[in-house]
Amino acid sequence: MAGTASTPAVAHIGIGSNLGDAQANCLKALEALDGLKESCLIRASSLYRTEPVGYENQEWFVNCVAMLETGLSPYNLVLFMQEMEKAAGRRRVISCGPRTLDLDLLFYEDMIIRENGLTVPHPELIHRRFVLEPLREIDPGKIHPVLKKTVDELYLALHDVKQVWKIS
Ligand code: PH2
Ligand code: MG
Ligand code: MG
Repeated sequence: MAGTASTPAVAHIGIGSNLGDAQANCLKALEALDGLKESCLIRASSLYRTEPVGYENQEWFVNCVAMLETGLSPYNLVLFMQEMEKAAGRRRVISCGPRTLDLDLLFYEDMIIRENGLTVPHPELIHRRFVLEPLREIDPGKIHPVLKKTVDELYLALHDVKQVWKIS
């Protein structure tokens, strides 16, 4: 089974920051993911400067997407991601508001999880250019296990008109 010690799983993780040095926060998060127990970073997208979605009265974000090979279960992976957010000084003040680090589990293999506190694939990913553009850069052929569409198809069907600029 994917996610056991013998067969690592592939997880796609969305990374965002718009407080402090947002670029440095994203790069540090990529490094920390690579250093995570039983895990190894296999691909990272470029960094993108992105217009805020949802709560608009805040700084633009830096976003990127990581592809991680991991022996951690989705639940343990999310626990470690939450630890990383805390270590980066994240405080949950305004919903969708400014944050030093936000890590979202986008896909975990082809698993479909709908439980209290954890929904995979991430329910918002199909609506967000700041996720689909970096995701498409590193894994355009990834199939959304519920919608049975590739990331490339989802990207081409996007209605989100918020701006997304590749930085590096
Ligand atoms: N995250 C949000 C809400 N809005 N907008 C951008 N551009 N980037 C984000 O990462 C982001 C957002 C909630 O997690
Ligand atoms: Mg988020
Ligand atoms: Mg989040």
